[in-house]
Amino acid sequence: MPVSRTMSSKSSQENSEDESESPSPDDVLKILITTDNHLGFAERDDERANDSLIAFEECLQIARDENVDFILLGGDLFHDNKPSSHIMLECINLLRKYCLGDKTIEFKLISDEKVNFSSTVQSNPFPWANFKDPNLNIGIPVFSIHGNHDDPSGSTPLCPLDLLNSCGLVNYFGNLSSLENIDIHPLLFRKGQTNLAIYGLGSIRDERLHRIFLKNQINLLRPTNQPDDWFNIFVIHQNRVAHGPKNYIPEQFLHEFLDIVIWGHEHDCRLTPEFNTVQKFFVIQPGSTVATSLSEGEQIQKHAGILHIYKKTFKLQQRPLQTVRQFYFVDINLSDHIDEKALKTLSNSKLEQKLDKILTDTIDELLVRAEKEHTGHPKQPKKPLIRLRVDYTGFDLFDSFNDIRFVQKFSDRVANAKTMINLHKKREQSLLKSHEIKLDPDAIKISNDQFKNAQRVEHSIQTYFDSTTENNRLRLLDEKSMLAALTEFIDKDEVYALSTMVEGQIEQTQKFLSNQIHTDDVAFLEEELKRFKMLQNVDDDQANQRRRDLLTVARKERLKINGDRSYNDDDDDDDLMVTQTRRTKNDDSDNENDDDDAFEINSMRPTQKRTQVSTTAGRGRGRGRGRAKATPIATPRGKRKPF
Ligand SMILES: [Mn+2]
Repeated sequence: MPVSRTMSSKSSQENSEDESESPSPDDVLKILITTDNHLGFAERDDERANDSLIAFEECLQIARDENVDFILLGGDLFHDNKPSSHIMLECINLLRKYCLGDKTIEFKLISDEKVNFSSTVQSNPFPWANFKDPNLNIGIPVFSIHGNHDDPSGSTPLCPLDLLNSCGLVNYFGNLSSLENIDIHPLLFRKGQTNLAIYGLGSIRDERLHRIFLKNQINLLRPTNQPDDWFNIFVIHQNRVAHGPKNYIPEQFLHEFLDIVIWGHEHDCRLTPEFNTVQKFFVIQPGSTVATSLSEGEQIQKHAGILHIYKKTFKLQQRPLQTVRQFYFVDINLSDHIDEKALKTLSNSKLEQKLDKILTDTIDELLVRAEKEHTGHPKQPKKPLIRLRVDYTGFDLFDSFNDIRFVQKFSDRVANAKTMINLHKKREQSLLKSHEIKLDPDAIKISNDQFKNAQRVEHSIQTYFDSTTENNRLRLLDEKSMLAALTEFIDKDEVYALSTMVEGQIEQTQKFLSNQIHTDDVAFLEEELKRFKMLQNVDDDQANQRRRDLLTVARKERLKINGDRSYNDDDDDDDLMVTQTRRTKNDDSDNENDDDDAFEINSMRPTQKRTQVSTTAGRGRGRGRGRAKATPIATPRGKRKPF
């Protein structure tokens, strides 16, 4: 059942009139919101290959049935920044099927599209929204930022959304030309009496964005003409949950004038708007439409949202998706099922039989439940995903539990039979064992803290190396490079990142030794090695470039083996640090000053002193058919760095 809720945003909270009014549909912007569709996830798994496409299609179907004005995506439309041709084709087919058509566009986009859509590497030859293109017949425009999976990468940073943008199927926004002093120009929509500003920021490495926020270098530009009449939405794709001190974006970093933050990247569906009492805005986290991991959060019912905006108020309808593969996550604690007495008296094989029965019964129950809870939608897959997290602390004999034989029993009924069972032991237990094999207690403590605070492993390793004694540090390899490789391995599945980084460093070290040192004195050599390693273990441009180069080698290595994953071999140097360099566009717009929608945009952030930037906006056009050129509008004057 769709849940419907009405909220009034801060500036109208005193104004109850807005809530009692029943607005005319001509004044209400209706937007379908969804994020993290991860097209192409598990593409090579016969069972699950189409899951991501099916769920995305359902979202598009809802958009069409609900007659929304447009679709807003929060990033990670694709699971990969180089999706396979198959996935790209299916995506294009879906967008073409659902988003093209004769439906009338009933809103106006009145911001400077040259600035909004200056996302491509080359100067964008089509700097206007797709529905204004006289050669395209768009019924439902799609607006999207990029996520961390489909982010721009390569020497000319491109992402799959650039392709869809050039096809005229998606309006890609929120890509920045520079990461210094970020100015975010909103998309400005007008429908009847409603004015909506949407700010978008494509995914940036969290630590980096964290730093940018701390330096107060993010500036959301607001219309100076009646700025309070605008409903303000910010779409971002970052960690919301802290994975380390700087590895997320705290809500209090975001600007207070916002009404809603649409938060992509987090996969748990938390579509019910959550009010931040300090910042006085709502956060809406749509979550993913396909489970990309077997974690607890992914089993929450997945939804698409339909956001209704009327003046300064909004309403959110939640539409549970009917085609998403069912997923059941269950925790089992063996000590709840097998008592100490049994453990002492029963033979190992009897105990194994007992374990087998506990797991089998649980799975059988879940399968019955899955059948009952199946939506009946013809496209919803029949086999569910199941994850049993089994705590076997105290039952060491199950270390050798033969789960391969066990899972075979279910391979016809469970989509992920091979990954169904996750045997784990309580942390404390494994720590005790670790002490026995004399692991560094500092490392154990840090890893324990990491586990408690759910930090990222790279962070813990960095903490360890920063604090440990010289004897415990790596002798040959530099730690910063190894962390860069580890991050790449974890975040991007770059399977050769670690081996390439090790080989590359060994090679560099050998070169250094053979070029500069001519001695047999081992002690001296060791000193020199140490010195060379220290020189390498820095965070300067040169060192970072060297790391990037090696990671590029790793990527090429992988592409050589999985050649089918790449459609552009020249474009495969992945930029670890997400520096996005782009030629600045030559802005040779003839500034056409239409009068009635004209307004000014200024900077709202007081810390950065800036003369008011006055811009003029062109008349918004519902559909600019017959015009070869989009309305040139809002060319910021007196700004040194245009997008
Ligand atoms: Mn993401």
